[in-house]
Amino acid sequence: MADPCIFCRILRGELPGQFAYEDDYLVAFRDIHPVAPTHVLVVPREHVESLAHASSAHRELLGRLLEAAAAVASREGLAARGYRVVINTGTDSGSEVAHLHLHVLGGRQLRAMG
Ligand code: DGP
Repeated sequence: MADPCIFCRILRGELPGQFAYEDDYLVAFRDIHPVAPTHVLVVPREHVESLAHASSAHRELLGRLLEAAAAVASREGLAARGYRVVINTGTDSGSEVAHLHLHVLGGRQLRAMG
């Protein structure tokens, strides 16, 4: 049976997708349904279901994810005007994919959150 985790499948190259960035710990690729001119997902190679499932064992990985989000924003030319990094977690957040990921959003004035 195919892996039900769509991001694990992308990570293994089973689904099309070009990585904007990758290293031993994580990859970054464009969101299929962008909500801003730049909308990149930063995704750990390890399947961690959500931020709520991360433990102290993931401290270094969480730091790497934030570092990569800032690097992606910089590469995408967002650093000067600013950007938003979002981690949806659990049902109330509207999260669709149960594999931890950071959204890097920018390229337009973003609305206040709510
Ligand atoms: P979230 O709602 O935080 O779980 O965000 C999941 C995001 O993943 C959502 O914005 C759409 C994106 N997405 C879902 N399936 C795919 C896919 O197959 N390819 C890509 N590039 N993005 C996907």
